[in-house]
Amino acid sequence: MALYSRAAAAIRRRGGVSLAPHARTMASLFGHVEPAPKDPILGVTEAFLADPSPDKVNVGVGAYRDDNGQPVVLDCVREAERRIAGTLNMEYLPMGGSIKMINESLKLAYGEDSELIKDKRIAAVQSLSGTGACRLFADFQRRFLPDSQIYIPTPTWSNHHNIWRDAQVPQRTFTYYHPETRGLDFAGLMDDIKNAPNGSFFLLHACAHNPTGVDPTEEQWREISYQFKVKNHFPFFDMAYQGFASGDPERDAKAIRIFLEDGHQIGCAQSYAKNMGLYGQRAGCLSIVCEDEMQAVAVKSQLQQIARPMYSNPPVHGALIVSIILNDPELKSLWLKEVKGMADRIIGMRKALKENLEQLGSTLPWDHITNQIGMFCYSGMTPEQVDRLTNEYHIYMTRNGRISMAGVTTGNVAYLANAIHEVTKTK
Ligand code: PLA
Repeated sequence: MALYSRAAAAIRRRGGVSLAPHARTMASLFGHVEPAPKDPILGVTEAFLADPSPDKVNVGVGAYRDDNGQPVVLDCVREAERRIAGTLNMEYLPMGGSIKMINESLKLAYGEDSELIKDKRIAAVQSLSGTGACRLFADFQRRFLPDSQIYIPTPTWSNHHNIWRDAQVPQRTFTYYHPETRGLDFAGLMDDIKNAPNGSFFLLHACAHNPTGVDPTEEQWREISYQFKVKNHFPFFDMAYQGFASGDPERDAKAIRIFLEDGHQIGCAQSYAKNMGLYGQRAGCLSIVCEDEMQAVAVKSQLQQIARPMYSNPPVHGALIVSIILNDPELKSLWLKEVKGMADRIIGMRKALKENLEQLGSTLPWDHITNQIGMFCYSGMTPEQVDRLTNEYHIYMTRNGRISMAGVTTGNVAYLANAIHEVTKTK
């Protein structure tokens, strides 16, 4: 209605000259647009923020909190910011982003002494964090390998499906998790790798699988890598939690290093959201291993060409923070200490949650809380049980039963355990 009367007023102003067809369609131009469904992860944060209850707890999104439930800015990041302030300009970065930041990122993922880096065989661009790296790769895949598909684990981070859907790459799934054992379904995984057509693209979580917290062992990674070689599959690693699995970024790169040792060409999405706490800075890196330097130059130029009409060039501040920290031995060791501190606090909260449940007399098995690794506990709770946690206890988490252990604190763990016990116990 408002649109019609505004259109009528505009016609009067034009001296009665009606641009009628346009004015008539205006009100209904977007009439067919339905509200989008809420995002299964970020929608939880919206609901949490809207809840006035003083008891509310957010264990939805994977965002690290200190033991007082407050967001954390790492000391190494604060120091890097001090060095940036007033000394560096804010000019555009090149389309492919900061070269320094890319070089440091490659060392982190591929190893300080990587031959691939020395031989300039890696095409890499700074990306809009891990999401942007995945999306850029998906767009590249669609453009240059239009007949390819992507195999995605079941389950996975929900946004993986959106990313490859919007890039119009057909999706297949592969077996990953075994609901009964709450561990890896290794046999199912290997079967699916063998049964996929030769040369398929697979999305692998490099470490700290989201949402399950279940990673293959080193030995299992070796077998997976071997089978990929036999099948000539292309592994694309999403590494959003390097450092959060073991507390040591170097150890968490093990799966990637195994594939590199076996001579695979890989793709890799890196994110500094979690391990440097740079969530909103959108700092990440996409890399693709090529056959030689010439191919790497070509691939990088194409990645830049995909970025140019989308966002032109990536943001500068996060890139400066990352390159300053990783380039300075003192700041880097402070960072490593701080990553370990975050990982350790989460491990401590896993123990505390499990112990609280046992003390409350829960007879259900809760070993998976401490067996799983990374930010999340894939609790095994049903969507209905999660709804009860939210409706009766103001505890916010994703309906797949994933608990972000990064949001659990000494202050809320007993409350959380009690609520979980209440909704899971069989009377
Ligand atoms: N890949 C995986 C496996 C992730 O879990 C996430 C973030 C990303 C990529 C992307 O992160 P970035 O773009 O911020 O670097 N997953 C979060 C947040 C932490 C989210 O859903 O966006 C999660 O709660 O699952």
